[in-house]
Amino acid sequence: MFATQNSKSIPAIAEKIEAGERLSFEDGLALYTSRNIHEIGRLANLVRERMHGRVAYFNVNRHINYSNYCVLRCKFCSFYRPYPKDGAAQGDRSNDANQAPSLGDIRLPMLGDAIVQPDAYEMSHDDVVRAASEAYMRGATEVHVVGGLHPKLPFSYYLDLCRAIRTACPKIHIKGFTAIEIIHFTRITRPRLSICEVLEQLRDAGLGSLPGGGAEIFDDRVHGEAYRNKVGEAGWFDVHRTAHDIGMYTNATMLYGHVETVEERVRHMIKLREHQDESLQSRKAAFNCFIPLSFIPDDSELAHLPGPTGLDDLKTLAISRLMLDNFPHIKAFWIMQSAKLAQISLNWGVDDIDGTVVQYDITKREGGSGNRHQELTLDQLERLIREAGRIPVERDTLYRRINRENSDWRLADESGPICTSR
Ligand code: V47
Repeated sequence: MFATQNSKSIPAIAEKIEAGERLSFEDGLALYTSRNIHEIGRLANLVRERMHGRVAYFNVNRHINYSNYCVLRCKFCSFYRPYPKDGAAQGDRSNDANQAPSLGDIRLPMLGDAIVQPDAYEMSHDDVVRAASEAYMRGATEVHVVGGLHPKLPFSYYLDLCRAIRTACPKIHIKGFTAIEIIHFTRITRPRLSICEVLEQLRDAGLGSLPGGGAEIFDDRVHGEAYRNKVGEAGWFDVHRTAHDIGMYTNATMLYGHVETVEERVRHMIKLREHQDESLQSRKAAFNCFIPLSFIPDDSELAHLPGPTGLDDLKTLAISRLMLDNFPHIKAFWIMQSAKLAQISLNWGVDDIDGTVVQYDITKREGGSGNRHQELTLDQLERLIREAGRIPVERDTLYRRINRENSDWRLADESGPICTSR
């Protein structure tokens, strides 16, 4: 153990944790600045085992990123491609508010007065349904559907997308559209729909829950520096508050390891914890899971930054478990933290490592030009979990246990979610 500036406060923090007391902002900061890493891991593991025993969750899912066209230019993002200014080359659908666009196969980029981006794409409904159906046939319980803020696709594209997935894959859970996309949909509808109307229409079309993306770091300074034009924290929370009001479960994320400070990370966690208190007290649903996303600098405007180290990843996952005492689950998304580190984190506060994923575009292996096929099989996920001394439990999106026989699955207990609140 290292003697450090803050080592004195760690035993006091340990006492609070052992007594089940809530940690303060100062406690979070002391944990971050401490080099007593074994103690931080022990404490996070204590809380994790109190909540979940030896169980670790995973799911069989497929991520589908329907388009990388985006009107935003977030500095951390290597996924977005600008839409050609001469949108007419693709058929300008900006006035087509009710008709689903009839798109062919994945569209190749068109010549406008923007630079040709050979890897820009948008998927047709057929493409998305094909991907979802393939996953469904292989036993997926969830599709995770998100994309850039496309300047031309009408809201009906997203409604019809959900309906088409639902028709082709009746049992699959659609977790889709970040809070940023939901706000975008309110802006592209004429007359403008409210957040609640957008969510209700999507839910009627088959949407099951919202992923946690788009939160980044809830801080004006960081927002101004790294994602200036993106919807800020007020908008993000409006969407999640409304979803919880109407009984829709959601997740929350934090993108760390870029231009933010550890103080800003701890404040981000506390804002989520406060929101969760309110949702658990007075709303029909709440956050299921917190996913700290480890910044991958490759091919982004922040490529000069080193990104988080393995220890920073582990500490952030552990401190998330300790600070977010009212979040049932802490997930290490193995795509970003790596499968190896996600495995280790199962003894550092984490109880979930996401799923099979299959294709992922937002960050790719070996950077932007790398491979989008990123998959772990069910056997590989189970092996990672078992080797960490945990008991693998397959869950659905709402953390209900799944009984599986090859690609055939059903809920183990129809009576409701497990472990969705403390
Ligand atoms: O919103 C973008 C982040 C998010 C980078 O809810 C980056 O279950 C690292 O939210 N390096 C999308 N991160 C992913 C996401 C997610 C993933 C897995 C599960 C769930 C869930 C949600 O990815 C974006 C942004 O915060 N991101 N670029 C990057 N270079």
